[in-house]
Amino acid sequence: PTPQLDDDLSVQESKPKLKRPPLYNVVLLNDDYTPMEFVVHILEVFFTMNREAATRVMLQVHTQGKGVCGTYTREIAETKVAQVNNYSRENQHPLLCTMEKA
Ligand code: TYC
Repeated sequence: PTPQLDDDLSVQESKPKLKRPPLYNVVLLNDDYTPMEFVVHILEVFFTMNREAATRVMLQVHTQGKGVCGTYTREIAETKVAQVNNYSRENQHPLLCTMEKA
């Protein structure tokens, strides 16, 4: 039998597959009850923002209804969302965190 050569079309040639993973925005939603200082604290602790950046994002959420805290791959975004929602519940605040495709 004839051996298959490398350039035979029936041979699977390995092509470097370097697709970037899909990215997700982690989003905070506004509500009427969560203290502004708590939201700033969340942004500092879970999204490593300094006070100035955290205050800017908090005020954007407060005035526009929502705001992006960061952009991550799916598993990291899911973890951030769960951590923020758990921490808010532990502190009896209704703050909601969610994610959307970037
Ligand atoms: N609207 C809240 C207040 O007036 C503050 C707030 C900001 C709440 C951002 C949630 O994601 C939020 N105390």
